[in-house]
Amino acid sequence: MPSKRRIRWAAIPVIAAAAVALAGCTPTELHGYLPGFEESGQPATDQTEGIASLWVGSWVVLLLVGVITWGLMLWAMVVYRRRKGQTGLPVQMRYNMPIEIFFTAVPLILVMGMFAFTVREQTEIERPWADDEVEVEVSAIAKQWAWDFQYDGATADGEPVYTMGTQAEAAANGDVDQDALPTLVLPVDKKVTIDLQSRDVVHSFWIIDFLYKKDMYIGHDNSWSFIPTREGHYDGRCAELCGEYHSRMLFNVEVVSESEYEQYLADLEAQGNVGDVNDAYDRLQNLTGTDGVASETEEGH
Ligand SMILES: [Cu+2]
Repeated sequence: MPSKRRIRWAAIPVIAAAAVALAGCTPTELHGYLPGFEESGQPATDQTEGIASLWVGSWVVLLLVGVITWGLMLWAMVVYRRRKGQTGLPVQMRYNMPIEIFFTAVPLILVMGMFAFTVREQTEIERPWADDEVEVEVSAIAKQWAWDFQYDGATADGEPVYTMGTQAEAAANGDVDQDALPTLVLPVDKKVTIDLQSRDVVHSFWIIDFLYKKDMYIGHDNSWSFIPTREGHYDGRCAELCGEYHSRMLFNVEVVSESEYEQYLADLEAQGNVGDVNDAYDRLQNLTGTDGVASETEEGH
C-alpha cells in the first residue's frame, strides 16, 4: 500500500501538469467554448461568469458519469463476452437490490443537484433591480421583423427618446448591412433594466455574448436586469421563430462609456426622436376587434 507521503509526491506533478494545461487555455476554452469571453478576461456582463460555471460544471459532472458508464459497459462486454464453445443464453441474472437502489439513487441525486444549481443561477439572473437601484431603463420593443428601443427619462424633462428599426437588408456585397441594423446602446458598468415588449407575436430577445435570452409577449411584459461590464460591440437577434423574415430580425448592441451614452441620447433628442415609440409599424392595429387602439392598452405604453 503506498504511503501518504508517496501519494503526496505523486500529486505534485499531476497538479503541476493540470496547472500548466489550464494556464495554456484561452478564456474561451476555460468557459466551455461559450461565446463572449475574450483575452482581456473582462466578462461581458455581471452574469456571464455564473452562467459559464453552471455550463462547465454540468459538463464535468456529465462527462465523469459518461466515462464511468462507458468504462463499465466496455468492461462487461470484454469480461463476459461469448467464448469459444459456449452455446445458448448465459445465466440470466435479475433482482440485484443494491445495484438497483444505486442506479435509482445516484441519477436522482445528480438530477436534483443540477436542478438546484440551475435554479440558483436562474434566480440570480431573474432578480430585478429594486426601483431605486435602476440606473438605466430601456424598453426593447419587438415587432415583425425588427426592433425599437426606447430610453426612459433621457431628456432634461424626463421624456424618453427612441429609435425605430427596420429589418436587416443586404448590403452591396450580399452581406447583412450592419450599419442599417437597429442598435441598442448601453452604458458600461450601470445597473440596466430592459423591459421586453412585443407589438405582435412572440419574439425572443437574445444578445448572444450575454448568454441569456428571454421571450417577449403581448399582454405580459418581461424584463431583464443586469450590468454590462465590457465596452464593445455585440450581436443580437430574435430567438423565437416569429414569421417569414424572422432571420432578418437582427440588432446590434454597443456598450459604451457613460459620456458616449449621454451623447447618444442627446443626439436622439436633437433628431427629434422624443416621446414614446409610436404605433406606426403596429400590425395589430388593423385587426378586427382591436378598435384600432389595441397596442395602447395591451402594450401599456
Ligand atoms: Cu422575432
